[in-house]
Amino acid sequence: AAPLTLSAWMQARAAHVEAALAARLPGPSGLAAGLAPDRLHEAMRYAVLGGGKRVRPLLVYAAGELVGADAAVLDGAACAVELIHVYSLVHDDMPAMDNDDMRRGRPTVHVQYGEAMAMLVGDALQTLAFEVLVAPAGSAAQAGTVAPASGQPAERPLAATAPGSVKTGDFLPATDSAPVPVAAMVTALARAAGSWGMAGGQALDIEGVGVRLSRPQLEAMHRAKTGAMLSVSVTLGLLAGGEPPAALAAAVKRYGEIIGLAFQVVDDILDVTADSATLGKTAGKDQAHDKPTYVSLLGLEAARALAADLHRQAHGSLAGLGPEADRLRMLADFIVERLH
Ligand code: GRG
Repeated sequence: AAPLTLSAWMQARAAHVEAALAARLPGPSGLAAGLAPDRLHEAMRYAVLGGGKRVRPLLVYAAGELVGADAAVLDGAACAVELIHVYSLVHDDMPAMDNDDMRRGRPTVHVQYGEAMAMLVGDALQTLAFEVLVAPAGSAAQAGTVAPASGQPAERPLAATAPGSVKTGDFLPATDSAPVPVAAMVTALARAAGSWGMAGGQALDIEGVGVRLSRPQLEAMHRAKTGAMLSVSVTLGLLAGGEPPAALAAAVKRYGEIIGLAFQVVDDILDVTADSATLGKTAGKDQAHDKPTYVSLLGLEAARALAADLHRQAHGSLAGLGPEADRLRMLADFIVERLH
């Protein structure tokens, strides 16, 4: 078959992860009312499906395809990062945090389903993320089919797995691929989402309202809040191919950190330059809330120059890699070129 162009690759992977997410999210149980949390599951599907750029899953695929990772392992990792991301958006939109009514061009989850349900949607998406990271396709959506931990070493690849019989901690049936470091992947995702990553960054963000942050403080906040999840997406893709060679791991780690920061700088710029329809949310909200941003700290032109510099640095970090890294290069372009 003819090779995919890069933008066709993006479209194909975005459609693919949409289907993978749909397959992993619980659906209607068919049980009588009160016997299954059908409304929670409906709200989870509402939150996740049919929107978003899927940047984090695309980073998983781009890094994983660089090292020839197993497709099913990549699907699990791609779904996991998106589920964590969506959980963060659902909670971030709630009245106690950003109090947004619109997200991805639709009413936010708490507007549609109520605040209590929105909290639970976030909670359940977060735990589902870890389940899909370690479980073969389809199993997570089926209530009651997940077996307890098998006690087998996490690094051991599975020779074959019967559909629906999940052995947590094992990995997928790729016959002759490298062992997948499952424990390292779980740890990396937990750290990126937790108090030293996204949740901690959000705490710094909340505490920064009305405070004039220094540039290092702003950067530390953004590296944690937004950067950690983008960066771990690349890391998970790489790990899905087995333990990577040190030089490759270092190059890709640097790339992940740079695009993580670039993403936030671009987001801050778009917050003042794009209209609400483009953003699918209320433009200018961070400014209105007196939240520290790159634009408020540096000014618009310097923020644009910083985004361009980070774009160059992202490409520089991949300089030693060949055309197989073009998908990562294109995603760096995509993140920054949202500005144009
Ligand atoms: C509630 C624990 C917790 C954390 C929230 C990521 C985050 C932390 C909040 C999101 C708020 C926000 C608008 C942050 C700025 C950058 C960002 C993550 C934008 C949204 O991500 P996109 O542009 O969204 O990838 P889509 O909809 O395309 O997935």
